[in-house]
Amino acid sequence: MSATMTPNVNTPGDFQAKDYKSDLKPIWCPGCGDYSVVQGIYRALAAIGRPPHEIAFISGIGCSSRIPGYTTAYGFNTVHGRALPIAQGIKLANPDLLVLAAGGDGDGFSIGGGHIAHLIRRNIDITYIVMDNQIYGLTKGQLSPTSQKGRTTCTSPHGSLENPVNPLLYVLAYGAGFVAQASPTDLVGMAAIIEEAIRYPGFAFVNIQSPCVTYGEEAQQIKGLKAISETLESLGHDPSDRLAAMNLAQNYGTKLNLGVFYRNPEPAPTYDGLVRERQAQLSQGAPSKERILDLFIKK
Ligand SMILES: Cc1ncc(C[n+]2csc(CCOP(=O)(O)OP(=O)(O)O)c2C)c(N)n1
Ligand code: SF4
Repeated sequence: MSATMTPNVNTPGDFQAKDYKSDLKPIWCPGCGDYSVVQGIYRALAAIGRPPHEIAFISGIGCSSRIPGYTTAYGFNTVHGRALPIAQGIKLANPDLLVLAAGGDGDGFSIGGGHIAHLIRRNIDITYIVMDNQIYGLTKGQLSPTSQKGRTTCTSPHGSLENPVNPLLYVLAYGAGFVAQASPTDLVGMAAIIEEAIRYPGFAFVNIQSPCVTYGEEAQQIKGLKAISETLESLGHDPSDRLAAMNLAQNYGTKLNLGVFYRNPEPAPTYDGLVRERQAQLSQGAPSKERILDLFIKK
């Protein structure tokens, strides 16, 4: 790894996937889909080439939320469901950082579900990766907001009566500029999608079907996921067509459509960019810090 990197310069090739891998040994169950997701993240970051110290990787609480600790980026676990507000604060405090947020479906769409809308409407330049295993893994298999109706778990012993949240429709409906879905059944494709999401200038969402081998249903393991996988490319989907994306997003739960559902061909200005512009405008003609100090001392 090159030690003499200048900030904000993309230098693909200077970093390899292994440079983003921390010394911490993952403690996920053997076979958990999150192992594959972290590999996809290493590959995507290597392709982008930002040095680890220029990356902030924030998560909530859950098995999937351990992921920042397995990377060499700066970052931490926040409180369950609070990855996005913290990530947002970090991006606004230091817009030069590459900010990633990650967590589970419970973290993102149950307790944290109210935050996504506001990040999207502000269009803050953050990439949000959800490891959607349709269950609460860390707390031993309770019903999650994306669990299928009828699902039997320790908190729904007679079968769930609730309709699941559709994460893809959720973010599309709020107007996210980049919405994609990936799966550990296709590591190369997943890495490419994460890379594209990071490169997208604005809020980007990637839903990853990541099997929970311990509490997840049979149909949501690798074999089951492969059986229902279909790339959006093979369907001839045009990712600039938001309504077509919303239509296809309705397949969530029955088919596993992989690829980019929506990419705004004319990305809107980001909130972090607008804040910078406003700061520059407001500071025009303002006295310098030294001058302010002088005025204060004279009084
Ligand atoms: C405020 C708060 N409420 C509840 C919990 C308990 N809790 C920790 S992780 C979790 C759910 C984990 O599920 P998910 O976010 O889907 O991630 P996974 O473990 O499946 O990757 C819950 C309910 C907590 N730690 N803090
Ligand atoms: S409980 Fe499920 S989600 Fe958690 S580490 Fe094990 S397999 Fe992965």
